Amino acid sequence: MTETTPPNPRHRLSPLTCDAPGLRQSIRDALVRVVGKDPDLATPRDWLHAVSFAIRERIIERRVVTRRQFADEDVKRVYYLSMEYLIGRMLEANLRNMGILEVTQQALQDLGVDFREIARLEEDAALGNGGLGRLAACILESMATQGYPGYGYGIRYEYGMFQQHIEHFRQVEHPDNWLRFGNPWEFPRPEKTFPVRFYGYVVEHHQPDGETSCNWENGEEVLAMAYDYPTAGYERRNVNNLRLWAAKATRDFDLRYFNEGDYIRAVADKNESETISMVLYPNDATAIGKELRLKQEYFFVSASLQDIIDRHLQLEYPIDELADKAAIQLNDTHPAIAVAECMRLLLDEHRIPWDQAWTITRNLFSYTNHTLMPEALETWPVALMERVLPRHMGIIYRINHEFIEEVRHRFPGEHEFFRRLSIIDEDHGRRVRMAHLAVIGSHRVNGVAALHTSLLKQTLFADFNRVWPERFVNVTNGVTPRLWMIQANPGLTELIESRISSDWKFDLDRLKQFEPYASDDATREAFRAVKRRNKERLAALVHKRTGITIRSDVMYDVQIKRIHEYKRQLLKLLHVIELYQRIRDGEDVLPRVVLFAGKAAPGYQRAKDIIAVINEVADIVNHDPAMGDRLKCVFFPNYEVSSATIIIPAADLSEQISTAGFEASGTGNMKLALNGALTIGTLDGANIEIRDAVGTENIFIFGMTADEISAHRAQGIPPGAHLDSHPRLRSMVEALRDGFFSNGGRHLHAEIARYLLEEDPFFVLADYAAYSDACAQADRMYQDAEAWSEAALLNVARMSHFSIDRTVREYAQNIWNVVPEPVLPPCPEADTN
Ligand code: CRA
Repeated sequence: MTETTPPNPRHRLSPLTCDAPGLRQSIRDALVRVVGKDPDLATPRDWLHAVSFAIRERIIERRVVTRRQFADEDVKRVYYLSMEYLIGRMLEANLRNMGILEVTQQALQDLGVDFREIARLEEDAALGNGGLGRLAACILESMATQGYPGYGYGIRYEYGMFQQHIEHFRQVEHPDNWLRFGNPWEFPRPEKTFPVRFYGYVVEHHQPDGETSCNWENGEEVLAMAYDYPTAGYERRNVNNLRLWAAKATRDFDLRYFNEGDYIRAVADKNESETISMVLYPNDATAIGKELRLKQEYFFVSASLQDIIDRHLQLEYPIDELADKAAIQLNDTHPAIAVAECMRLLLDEHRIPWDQAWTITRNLFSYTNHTLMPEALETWPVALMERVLPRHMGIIYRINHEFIEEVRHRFPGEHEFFRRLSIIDEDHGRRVRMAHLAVIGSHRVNGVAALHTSLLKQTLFADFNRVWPERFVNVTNGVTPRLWMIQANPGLTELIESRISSDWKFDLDRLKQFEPYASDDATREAFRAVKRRNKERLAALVHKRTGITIRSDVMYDVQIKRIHEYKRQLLKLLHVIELYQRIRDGEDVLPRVVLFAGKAAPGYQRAKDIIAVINEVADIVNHDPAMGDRLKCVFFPNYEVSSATIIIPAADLSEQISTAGFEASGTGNMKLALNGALTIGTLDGANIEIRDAVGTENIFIFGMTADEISAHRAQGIPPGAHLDSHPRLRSMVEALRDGFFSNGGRHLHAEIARYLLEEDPFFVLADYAAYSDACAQADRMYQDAEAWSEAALLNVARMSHFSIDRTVREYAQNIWNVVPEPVLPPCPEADTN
């Protein structure tokens, strides 16, 4: 059946029941018939698979209904192109969003199976590095929840984000073989395969009308095969689709060698072409100049665009209406080659003239920038691009030529300006600037927080902002309250629900109604009880993962995010050292647990050293009897979505202490504040908007602003000059330098101290005194339990702006020009077509 075929009456669906007896039956059937196990012999993992298969049948049913609805309604579709999706576990999220969590738990209980026990066995789908990938997952969930016809496209990496082990204090990476037990949530679509070409050459044909047409010939072809992951909207029938591509060798490719009789070579080559989708590059906000990465980018972009155009044509829309019926969002520059690929398909495959193809392309695309960090800006050597994607290089030259002509006309004589705007960087050995291609090929470009967008316009894209000021807009990030509140924090959810009506789950603006309860004694006490239980849950997990015992009646102070110099884990670590020294000196300090978690990119030595130093300091602190349980320092290993859902609800203090001007937005800051942690942070990224929302008295802001950082840098003050800005800073840094905390890593500690004293590129020492003051302020407030609970509850009630639903609505209205479809009620029993 094509997209347009009207539903055949014989194809009416008779939906599966979603009551406990029906589910029980399905789970038992799946265990025997799909998993192939005798219930008497089934392991917990067998039950996990059985229940997943039973739910899979129900989710796909709703996907079929949603797809039919979209086909009938003539909708405009949104396509989200992202190299990363940090999804986490799927079973509980799917059950909750489908509105059948409790009944499924009941059905399992009837079968003698504990839901919690089996749910824990599911591997996280960790097809992303950090904020950017998690944002993509939140956006898909929100599009489904709000009824937007949204499709995600990405790569089905065989190996996701590496698993972090801590061995002898250091990070050791282990491969994340997440598919080894099979994956019940994916639907392989062998019929949806598209050829993707690399290398080869371009043959030009001169047409009688003077135009030149091009054929890209020869080279190597790989097949992209689709795997679909249905994504359920919250308590709605809508189920959208995430399509991930896996590389498969083409038959032609194999045959060449089979015919030559070289069987081994044929099989080996087959494996080689399949490496394209083998592994996620574990770099967060850094560009990787590897040929394989370029191939990954082009691979998934080409397959996605072929699929998008195919669907458009199957729906019988004319090709020149592509941008009326579709909007494509580029998640950072990773898929930016899509601009050239779209042109190639329109020109070479669909024979559309250049100008018309260019108008379609520009109306179709928009681009989200996620960082200003120079090392994250993707550029590819022209020579590499010419070799791997010769046709695209030709198209990029022409796009650039026409663009420069346009600006030459508008800004005559400004040669330096044209050089800066060009897609080709001539200064660093001729490179293709992907961000320029993305800006030129899009009708809208957005930053991810107000400060970030304004810095984008002043710095990275200042020249483009002169050419097209209307192109740049802000869309501040958000998080889904379904995962980050309802699932992660059932205690707080229940408390809110006992006070206000439950529509806040769909419309987080309604959470404002909770605000008056911040001054209600009983609510505050209940809030403290919830926090306490969440801390006990985390303490148990910390013990299990690290062997460290932590109290649950003290302040939990957390810094959980990728390890990066600009995020300044060293600033927090210095504070740990300060507290340690003060306790040793007999001072009375507020008891606390400091918890760090996060991965370092395997090739980022400084970040790996920071992990080792944190672990060594923690080891001394945790074993020093003088601490008497007043200070514990934990490095929680292998931070991932599923552990974040346990850590975040237990936190009191949220560390958002990046050097101002470097964190584009942050989203962990939003999750923590939503769960009633108070932020200690710089005026960076979305922290500024969080302060505006929660009120300055309910957040601890410190340190230099982005402007002050720039001015400070210009002054060139040596970092060591700040050692006397705080009474203890000198002795803290000296303790590090002299190896007081080292356990075999003396040299490493000395090197970190040297780095701070001589380089300190992110101004840890310059900001330390202000940071320490802000921590002291937080400690004072924490000692007044009522004041703290009130501020925490105000944080919760005032976070509505940071719902991903608001983010998605802004994209839809200001960028995509799409409207949501009416959402259908949760259970499909009533009506099936
Ligand atoms: N590393 C930013 O650094 C931001 C997310 C999502 C990042 C974060 O501040 O919250 O994107 N940037 O917008 C990025 O990946 C390539 O750039 C991130 O996750």
